[in-house]
Amino acid sequence: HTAELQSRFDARIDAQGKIEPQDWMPEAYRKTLVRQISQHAHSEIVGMLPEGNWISRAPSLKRKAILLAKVQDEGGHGLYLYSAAETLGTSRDQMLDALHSGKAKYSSIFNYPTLTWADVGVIGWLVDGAAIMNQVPICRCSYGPYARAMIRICKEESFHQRQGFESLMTLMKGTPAQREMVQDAVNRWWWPVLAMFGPPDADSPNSAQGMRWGIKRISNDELRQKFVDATVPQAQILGVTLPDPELQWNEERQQHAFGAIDWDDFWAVVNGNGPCNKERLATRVKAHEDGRWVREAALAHARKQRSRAMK
Ligand code: FAQ
Repeated sequence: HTAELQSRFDARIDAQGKIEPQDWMPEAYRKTLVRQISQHAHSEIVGMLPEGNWISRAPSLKRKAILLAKVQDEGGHGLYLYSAAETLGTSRDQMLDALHSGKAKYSSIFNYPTLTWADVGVIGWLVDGAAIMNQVPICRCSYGPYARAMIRICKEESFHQRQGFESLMTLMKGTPAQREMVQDAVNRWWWPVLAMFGPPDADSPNSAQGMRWGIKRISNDELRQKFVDATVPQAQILGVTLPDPELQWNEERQQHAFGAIDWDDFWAVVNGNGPCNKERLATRVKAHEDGRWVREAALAHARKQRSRAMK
């Protein structure tokens, strides 16, 4: 019986069909999706913190309104993604426990500090730019609820990317000190952004199966390359230098060659030892604790409503 279900599942995947929550699926497929979608959700929620740091210090009312909207969007993305993961039979409490106890991963990129206002623009331009590159192919992911959640998320991410670029363009037209501030932020974010795409394909344990299942459509290295090729001309328009002396156009490959990524640094950050890991996690745990009374009150209210309805 299982063999028949498995072969029906394989045929659906091969035909580029969608798997829906009520469908039979191999346990390993379910587990991989819960892992990836919950990590993705955690990244969106933890990802609110670096930029949230600047909401009270945005340089104008307009910039503050844009930043508030962007950070709220990230919160919304987290919520759609937790909902998508819940359709696989995991509860939000289980996922949050895994995050708060340090067991679950979230994107390495959110463990770096936002030292100046230019960092907010650079996060929009480069971090959201990398996020879109990685997420557009997930709109075609084989798991229906994840694929559908990604459509709206990608539309919002592309607004985020543009607002970041526009904010940086404004700074680049300003004073020499403002231009230096942008260049400094680009220098600090460039390499961690390249690492966001994940380890090289040869060292990526989940890639082959993820590809086979139609969860991953384009490999880590290919997406990283596409991102570099798309970003170099944007850096030229902005007038910033990307901090890589080996970055240059390769005529033969019709791609940019670029320098080596420091994977030891990446793994140190993923394993909890980046500049802000402890602070980020502590902030999330405190926010969850501070919200405890709201959750308890909502549950007490629901119980009261139910008991009244039964009378
Ligand atoms: N950070 O075998 P692979 C955003 C882990 S965008 C931390 O290649 P896979 C928007 C990986 O989990 C950021 N860990 O794994 C935003 C695995 O460990 P595991 C979030 C990383 O899954 C913008 C191990 O390394 N986007 O939030 C990272 O096939 C601005 C081996 O790696 C997504 O999550 C990393 N960078 O490929 C918000 C997109 N890279 O789980 C606010 C969905 C790898 O076996 C402001 N996810 N690892 O213990 C994906 O596309 C994939 O999961 C990859 C990793 C590509 C991230």
